[in-house]
Formats: sequence, structure tokens, C-alpha cells
Amino acid sequence: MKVAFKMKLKPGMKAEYEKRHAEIWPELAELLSKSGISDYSIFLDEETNTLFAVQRLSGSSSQELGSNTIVQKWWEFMADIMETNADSSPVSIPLVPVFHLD
Ligand code: RM4
Repeated sequence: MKVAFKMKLKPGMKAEYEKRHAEIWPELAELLSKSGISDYSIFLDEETNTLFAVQRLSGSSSQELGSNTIVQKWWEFMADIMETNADSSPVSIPLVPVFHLD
């Protein structure tokens, strides 16, 4: 199945966000893949600095892997440029599916 959610980037951090994701930690990429997450894209609405993530999953979503230390370290690494919760996890708002065309 596919899920989507939105997150918030701090203003002016598009280049840094892109750079860090272009250099995603191999161990995180591997964890996401082994957790059944694929076809994972994140888009930015530059007008509102809203990040829109969409991913195919067969189990937990990327946002449900917070008990894993690699994910915790990644979230801490990213916390300086994103809107986060008290535990450094990114504020993630699930989006409601309203249309899909195979
Ligand atoms: C995002 C956010 C997500 C993570 C991806 C790889 O900025 O941290 O939780 O799954 O990066």
C-alpha cells in the first residue's frame, strides 16, 4: 500500500535538505528497504516549506521506525533544519488518500 504524510522544513533549508538526502546514510537506506519501504519520494512546496512524502510500504511506514537507533540518529541529525517534536522526530502529519490511478 502507499501512504503519504507532510513535514515542515525550516525556511531557506531546501539546498541543505536536498544535500543531506542525496547523501543519505547507507544504513538508513538499507533499514528502510528491509522494513518494506520502497518508491519513497519527498517533494517540497517552496511556498509553505511543506515537505510531502509518499512511500510504498508492506509494513511500518518510515515514521513508525522511531524505536530504531539509526532512525533516531538520523532524526537528530535532521532536527536543526526541520520542525520537530520534543524527541527530535519530525512533525509528521498523515495525508488522506483521495485519488489513485494505477
Ligand atoms: C526525512 C525524515 C524521514 C526519513 C527521511 C529519509 O527528512 O527524517 O523520517 O524517513 O528523511
